[in-house]
Amino acid sequence: MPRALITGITGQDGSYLSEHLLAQGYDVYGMIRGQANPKRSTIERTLPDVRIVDGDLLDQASLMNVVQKVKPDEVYNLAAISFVMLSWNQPELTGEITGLGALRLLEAIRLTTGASGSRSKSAAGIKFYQASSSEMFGKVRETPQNENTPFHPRSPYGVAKAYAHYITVNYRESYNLFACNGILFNHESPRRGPEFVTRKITIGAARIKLGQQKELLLGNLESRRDWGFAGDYVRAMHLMMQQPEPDDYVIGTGETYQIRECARLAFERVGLDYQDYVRTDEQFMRPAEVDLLIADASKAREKLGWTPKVSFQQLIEMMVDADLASESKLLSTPA
Ligand code: NDP
Ligand code: GDR
Repeated sequence: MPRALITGITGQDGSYLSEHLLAQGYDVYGMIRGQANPKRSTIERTLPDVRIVDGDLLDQASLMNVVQKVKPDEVYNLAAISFVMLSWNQPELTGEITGLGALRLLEAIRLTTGASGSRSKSAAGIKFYQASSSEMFGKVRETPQNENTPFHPRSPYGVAKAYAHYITVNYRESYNLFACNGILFNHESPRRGPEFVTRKITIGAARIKLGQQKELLLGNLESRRDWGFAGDYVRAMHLMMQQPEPDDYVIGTGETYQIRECARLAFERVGLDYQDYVRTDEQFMRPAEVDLLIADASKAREKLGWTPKVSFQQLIEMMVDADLASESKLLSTPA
């Protein structure tokens, strides 16, 4: 039975990826940080077949221990400070976790497998997936963006991801490690953190519909994103790791929408006009914005046979419906 180690198991992608790998017959180990992480019990309840191991991307020894204990065939590094806005407030921590965290995990794999600096020696046996991001394209140099588009990150997060991306390429080239970067564009789901704009909008629309909230404060409504469904994107992660050669792949839908279009669709789903409820507020504007992202995922389509199944409209409707159901349940539960 193949064995996978997932960092970031408590995040959106960690949950979808572990479900996908369990369904493929994998033994799945999920890494959790902290002595009293409140999400531990959630994972134990929602993903009872995932084996939990303790480790932190800030702590090299803990990663060595995890890799030695689990002896994984495949490592998926999904852990990060992933909220772009937060990365301006905590740039150093973002660099440490989102950037150097990938290096620490690569080192844990290299040292465990005994790979040396010689190219002839391969860090055999353990494959590595790095969660790279379309944020690395930042102030885009071409449209749409593919694997050869130069990076111009616009946030400490994007800069940290660019480091993690290049160190993954470097370990592939230096140690013959089977290491892949999935350059994923925004992907969402009902499990998306409420700090990200799609979920903030779908929760807001649901609460306003139920009379629990009067307005929704957002930042820049003009920026454009290529949004897909997280459940589709974790399939691509796994497919990359099954190829004969390690490589980097752009994953996205090839469609782009403004934030205001997301709001329009979400409010329409509950029978309201977003213009009556959405206000802009300076506090949600970023020091530097990524104005436009749109993926050219033709390489993934051709080499991995990957295509997304859920459209943008279906995604937003799925998220609104889920939020409406959970907010209604909260309302009907006696205090
Ligand atoms: P989430 O923010 O939902 O999850 C992040 C995970 O990282 C959490 O499980 C968190 O654990 C963990 N983590 C944070 N710091 C540490 C640390 N020091 N040591 C160990 N674990 C840590 O992200 P997503 O699931 O949305 O994304 C997964 C990955 O993909 C991230 O790296 C993200 O940057 C990247 N990405 C995401 C995209 C998207 O649109 N979702 C697009 C492109 C890339 P805890 O619960 O303890 O905080
Ligand atoms: P992003 O996602 O920064 O693209 O990073 P986010 O949903 O936070 O922002 C998308 C766009 O929406 C605009 N925006 C707002 N954003 C938030 N969070 N809150 C608001 O109120 C708001 N109003 C407008 C933003 O300015 C931005 O233009 C996500 C993360 O998952 C990263 O980890 C991942 O790497 C990238 O997607 C690809």
